[in-house]
Amino acid sequence: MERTLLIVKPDATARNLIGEIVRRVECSGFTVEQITKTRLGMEQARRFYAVHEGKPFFAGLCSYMCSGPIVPMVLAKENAVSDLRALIGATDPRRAACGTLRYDIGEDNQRNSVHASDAPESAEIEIAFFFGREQHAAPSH
Ligand code: 3AN
Repeated sequence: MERTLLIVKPDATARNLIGEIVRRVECSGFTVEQITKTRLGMEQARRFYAVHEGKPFFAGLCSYMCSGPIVPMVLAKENAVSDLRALIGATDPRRAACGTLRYDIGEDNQRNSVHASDAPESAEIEIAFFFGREQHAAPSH
């Protein structure tokens, strides 16, 4: 059994799509092992997306991820990392395959509704970021 991290992003929490996203991952064979609703501060967002530092969209991405509640969850399944990437689709919803989560509910390449870990190594780091002993995000109110 492999684990990966999915985040419901602020555009999707604002449209009350948490349940729809959880339903679709469960229908695709994933088990939700942990889930929480939280908010990122700017420092935490910068740390989470550190690999993108220096890219033109970095500042916008970080402030967008702080703009509302997010819902990180740990999903388990065989081949969880690659199967979840296939389920969510390409970064830009306009290029995502028909039937993927981003095709159906994403708005643009920043407001693309979900994040999913891109490799088993990053999944481990990202799961620890939200659910490890030293949690980085603050509770959402
Ligand atoms: P993915 O989320 O599909 O793995 P990455 O890792 O390339 O995509 O990018 C991380 C996040 O950065 C994306 N989810 C998206 O929100 C944002 N992003 C990526 N490319 C762009 C872009 N060209 N313009 C704006 N935001 C972008």
